[in-house]
Amino acid sequence: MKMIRITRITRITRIKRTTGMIVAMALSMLLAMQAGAETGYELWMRYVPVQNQPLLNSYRLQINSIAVNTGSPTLRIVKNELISGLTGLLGKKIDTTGKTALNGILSAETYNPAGVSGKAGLKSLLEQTGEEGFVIATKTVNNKKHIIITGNTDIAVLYGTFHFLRLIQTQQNISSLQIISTPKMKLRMLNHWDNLNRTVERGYSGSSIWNWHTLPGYIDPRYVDYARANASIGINGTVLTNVNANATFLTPPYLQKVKALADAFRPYGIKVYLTARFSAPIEIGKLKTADPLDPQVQQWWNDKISEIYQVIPDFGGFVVKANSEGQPGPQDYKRTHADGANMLASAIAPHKGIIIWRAFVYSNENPVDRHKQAYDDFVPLDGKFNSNVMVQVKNGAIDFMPREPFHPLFGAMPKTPLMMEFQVTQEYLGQGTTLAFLAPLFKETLESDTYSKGKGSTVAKVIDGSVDQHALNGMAGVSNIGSDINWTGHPLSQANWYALGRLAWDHSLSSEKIAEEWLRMSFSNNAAFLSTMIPLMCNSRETVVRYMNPIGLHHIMGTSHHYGPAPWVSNLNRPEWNPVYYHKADSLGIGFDRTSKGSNALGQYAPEVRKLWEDINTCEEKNLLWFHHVPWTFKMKSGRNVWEELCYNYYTGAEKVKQMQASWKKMQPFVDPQRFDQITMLFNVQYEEAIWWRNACLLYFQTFSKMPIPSNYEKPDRSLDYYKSLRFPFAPGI
Ligand code: BDP
Repeated sequence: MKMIRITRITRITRIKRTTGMIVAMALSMLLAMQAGAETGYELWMRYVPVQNQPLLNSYRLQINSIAVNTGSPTLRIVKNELISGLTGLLGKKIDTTGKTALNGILSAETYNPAGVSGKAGLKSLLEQTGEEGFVIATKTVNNKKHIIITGNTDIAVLYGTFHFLRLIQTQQNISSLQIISTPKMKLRMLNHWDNLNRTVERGYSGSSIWNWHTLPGYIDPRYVDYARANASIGINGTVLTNVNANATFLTPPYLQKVKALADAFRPYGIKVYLTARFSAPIEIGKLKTADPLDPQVQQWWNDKISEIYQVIPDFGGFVVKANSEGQPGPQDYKRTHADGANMLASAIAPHKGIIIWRAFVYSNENPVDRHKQAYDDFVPLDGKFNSNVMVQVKNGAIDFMPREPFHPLFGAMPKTPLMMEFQVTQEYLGQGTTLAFLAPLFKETLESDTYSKGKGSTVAKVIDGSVDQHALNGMAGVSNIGSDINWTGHPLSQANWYALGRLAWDHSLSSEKIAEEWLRMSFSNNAAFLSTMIPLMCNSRETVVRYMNPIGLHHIMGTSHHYGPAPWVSNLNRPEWNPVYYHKADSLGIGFDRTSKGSNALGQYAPEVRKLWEDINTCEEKNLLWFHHVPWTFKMKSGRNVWEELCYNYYTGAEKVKQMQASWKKMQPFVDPQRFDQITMLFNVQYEEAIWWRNACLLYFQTFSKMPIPSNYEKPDRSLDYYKSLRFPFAPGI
């Protein structure tokens, strides 16, 4: 009896609750729709109506009709993009015949001597734009005013189209255009660290967007949206798979899946690349060895690569992580990285593919400072790589830290094209809950002077090929894209994907300009919004550095998941996996001595750079503990000693998160409720995490400095033991 009653009551309650929930959901959906809630799925291509009425009127007058020849899939995309973009932005139906209007014709065409681009005399400009660059020009042709978007290839026209739409999205004057834009780098790539089972190594935005199980039969519309988003920022290559590679991707069924993606991406100018597992000849080829000098191994790769090109004729090539963190490689057979890379390069050369060989190597058998190991391995190989090999170097010598001095390999291998590897996913910068706008980080590295060919040999000029005249050049970013509805988890992290693409296209763009473009397109053109948000975005990474890794500290994060602080960890198998290896705090001071008196990692830089950093008095304070072991009592420029400076940074950093929270609250009028609430909540989480970093690190370093936290700061409310006891077995991204 009793049981039955309980069940009935429970059922009634459940029905009531369910009805209540449905009503509440419907209500909130209705409200959200009314308030224009946005999921963020549209990224920076929202195409909402231009709000500034005079500007809108002028745009409407200037664009009456569009003329696009739809002779290729790419040009059909151009046309559709212009129609959907302009219909949304201008709020009017756009004539697509290109004929009705007397004036205001927008023509997008691949250069055609007999077409409007030819008649407008744009040939000479197009001699400067290569295969991918574009021209956007206002011209009168046959007495009609035209805006002409053109280039030497269909893809160039697509890039020009997105650029033109960006002008309107960001409310620029389009009345007299003369824009010539060519990419500064040839390869502009995303590296996905995505696995067969859809987990993403260091991914914080859901699972992999590649659904290997339903490919090749099912082409998720998202694949096309992904390609479109990349094309809109000029990205032209994607590595689909994790650098910690799985040979299964090279088997016939998986090549069919890769082909399906390549087909979807092709009209957007995006080539696919895969990671090659060096031991694949053993694992899927049943050979006894993967020795790169073994003829059978060479034959296996020749055959495998031919097979790939039969399926995907424009396959880009392989990215290889070899002899690094347990991955197989040529050194397993006492061969060099060049032997390994060249073996693959020879096999892929007839198909015009390339090999991107990663320089992220370090070994636990090698007692030398990890900072030095990649340089030691690779510099002797300069000039030994085949011409279709690029060496991909992370921005810094350790590992995508919140701040790293530039990698000493930049400028040290003049005979080898070096490709930049940035990390867009925020493995070490707060992962999915932190705003860290990365354009300033990317720019900091790109603008660093290597002095390899005298002053002005910046990292940017090394990697764009201009310092050493390399035709092959490029920049890659480890993707932050996942299956979350807004692609990147944190809505503001979309800006990092955007920044990577924009800087690969043009590394001279400033962080402010990139932030401004992105904010205008993704949120609002309102001046009050922009004047708060541009600096907020641009300072956000520095804030993260302050409360995580101030004045040159690095690699003091939690083990394995890399979430949160753990500077105390000292018991891991490999010495260089332990945070204590990097901060070297003791009773005398803190920091890693990389001068000639220490590990002499500085010896790997050009004399000008070395000199600057070697001297404790000229080394920028932001890099101080990276290169020097500094007494706790050392006086900083502020007049504070090192301990006080650490306290100052940790406290100021956390305080700045609070300020971001407060500024963001004021942005409510400019932002849809859904994204506003999401970002508000994430700032709350970030603040708690900043306090955690601050307290945990200071309490720990205090055990060495033995100095008090200055009395003007609130004391940590938890003990060091408490912070040490925290565990996150299910943290994402592992
Ligand atoms: C480290 C990541 C690890 C990657 C490695 C790499 O923690 O997951 O496999 O870089 O770049 O930062 O190979």
